[in-house]
Amino acid sequence: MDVLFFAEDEDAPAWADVLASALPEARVHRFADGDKASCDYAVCWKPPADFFHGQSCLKAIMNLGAGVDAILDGRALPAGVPLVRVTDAGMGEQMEEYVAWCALRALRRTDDYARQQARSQWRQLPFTPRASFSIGIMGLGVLGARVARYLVGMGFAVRGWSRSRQAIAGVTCHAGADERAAFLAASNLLVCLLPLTEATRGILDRDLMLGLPAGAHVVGIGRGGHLIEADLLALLDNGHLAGATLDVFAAEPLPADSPLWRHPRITITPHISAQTVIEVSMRQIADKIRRIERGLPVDGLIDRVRGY
Ligand code: NDP
Ligand code: OXD
Repeated sequence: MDVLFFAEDEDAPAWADVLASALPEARVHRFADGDKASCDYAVCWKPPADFFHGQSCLKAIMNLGAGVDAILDGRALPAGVPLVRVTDAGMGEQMEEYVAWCALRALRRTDDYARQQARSQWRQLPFTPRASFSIGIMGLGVLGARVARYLVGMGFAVRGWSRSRQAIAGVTCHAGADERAAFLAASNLLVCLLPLTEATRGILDRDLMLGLPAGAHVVGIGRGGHLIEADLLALLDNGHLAGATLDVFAAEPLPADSPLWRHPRITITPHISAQTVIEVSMRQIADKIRRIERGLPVDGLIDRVRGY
C-alpha cells in the first residue's frame, strides 16, 4: 500500500515517521521531498494546490485535522474519492479545558478583577451562581457535544445549537434557523464550535451578537472565518458585549497590526484550543485506512456538498 503525505507544519517530517510506524504495512511518500508516487491513500493537512495532481488511484483522502475547510477550499480534490477527517483524537479533552477556562473567567469575572488590580481598585462585583450562568454552544458535533457534557458536569446551564436536532443529557438543544434567536437570548457565554462552510462563514455578525444578552461573552474556537471582526469590536466598544476570547482568525498568524491584539476586552490565543495530538491522530488514521481496506465504514466521512 502506498500513502502520500503532506502537512503544513515544521514538524511534518517527524509526523510522516509517526504515520509510518502506525501503518507499517504501507510505504509513506513525502510530497514535500518531491515524491509524487501514485498512491492508494493521501494523508494531509493544508496540502498545496498541486498535491493531488496525477493521483488517479486514491481510495480515500485522510484529513489530518477536524476541520476540512482548508482542504475543500480550492484544492481540486479528485472527484468521488471519500474525504475522511480526524474525529476528536485527543482534541475533545483540550476543548473541554479551554471552554471551562473561558466559562470560569466569565463567571467569576476574573478579567474585570485583573483590570481593577491594574488600577489598585478594591471592589467586590456581584456574584452569579454557576447554575444561573448559561453557556450556549454553536455546533453539537464531536467536539461541541463533548464540551457540552463537560460543562453540564461542572454545573453550568448548557444550551446547544446545531443544524439537525441533537439530544444530550442535561443540555437544552436547539436546531436550525427558527430556534437560533431563543438559543442566543439565553446564552451568557457563546462558544462557536461550528465547522466553516458556505452556511456558517461570517455567522458571528452584528445581528447574531446583538441577539445575545447584554454583557455576554463570545468564544471563537471554530474558525476565524465565522467572525466579522469589525462587528465584534463595535459591540465590545459600545458595551453590549463584555468580552471575547479568540483562538482562531481569518488570517493566521494574526497580523501584528490587527486591532484585536490590543483590545482590552479581547483575550487571544494562537489556535491552541485543541492541538493535534500526532500519535493519537496517526493511529486513528491508520485504523481508518485498515477499515477501508476491509470494506468497513469509518466515522468522520465528509459530505462535500454540506462542507463538513
Ligand atoms: P462536527 O462535524 O462533528 O460537528 C459540527 C457541528 O456543527 C454539528 O453539530 C453540525 O450540526 C453543526 N453545524 C454545521 N453546520 C451548521 C449550520 N449551518 N447551522 C447549525 N449547525 C451547524 O465537527 P467537530 O465537532 O469535530 O469540529 C468542529 C470544528 O471545530 C471543526 O470543523 C474545526 O473548524 C474546529 N476545530 C478547531 C480547533 C482549534 O484548535 N481551534 C481544533 C479542532 C477543530 P449537525 O449535528 O446537525 O450535523
Ligand atoms: C483542526 C484544527 O481542525 O486543528 O483539527 O483546527
